[in-house]
Amino acid sequence: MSTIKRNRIEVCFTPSDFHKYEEGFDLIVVIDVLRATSAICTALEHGVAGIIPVATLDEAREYKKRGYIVAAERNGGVVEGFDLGNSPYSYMNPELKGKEIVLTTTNGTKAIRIAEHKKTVVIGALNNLDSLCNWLSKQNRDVLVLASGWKDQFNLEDTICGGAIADYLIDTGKFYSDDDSSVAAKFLFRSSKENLFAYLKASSHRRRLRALNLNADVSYCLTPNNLTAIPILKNGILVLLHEVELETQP
Ligand code: 3SL
Repeated sequence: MSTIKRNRIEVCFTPSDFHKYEEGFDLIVVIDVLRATSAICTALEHGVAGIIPVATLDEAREYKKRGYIVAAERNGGVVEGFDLGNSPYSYMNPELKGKEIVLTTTNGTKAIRIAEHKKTVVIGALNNLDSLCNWLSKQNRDVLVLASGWKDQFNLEDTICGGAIADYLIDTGKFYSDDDSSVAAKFLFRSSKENLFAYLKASSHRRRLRALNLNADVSYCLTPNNLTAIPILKNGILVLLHEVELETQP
């Protein structure tokens, strides 16, 4: 009788919990649905050559002095003195095609940097859900989803997206999860998937963005599968996964 070895998929709710989950995982998916990872997927799909994620405004200022295009968001707003913020729509600009952009955000870029020592870090959002899950399902590797949360606290939208990834992978029959955080994420996804927008009405970050008049961004970020780009971290820069795969093909 042959036994099929299944891989593990787990969901970590906050960057501050990452150290408790990370052991044994070298493939990490970082999620920040509202809005950092949705913006990163959008940028690469629309032709931006690479995104350099940095954790602090000081690092971002250093890059600005060196002539880089630099995007900076804190608490939902564009930080004064920088070129761009975190709205996915601002990365659809044809003038940004082929450019490298430095990005710092309140939570998302911090989470990416926390995971950067891992062998593989890819970027997930609802926007690229099926494309990402399809790729993950073929890797034969354990997968840890890191939700960026809000200032190291749990948030609904990233957890739901993590639950969607877990649900998809477990459904393939090739994955299992052990932790209750992953089970909870999966149940949250299942109860919200028919109407994410309404379900997330109560979420704190949706309220924060509504107060900033950013409802269009929220609708965009909560639209599953309008993108196929999978960003991957290579030498500190987020680039398109399929370009990296093309380079490494024999
Ligand atoms: O926290 C982040 O990284 C941001 O995505 C937050 S915001 O949506 O730009 O407010």
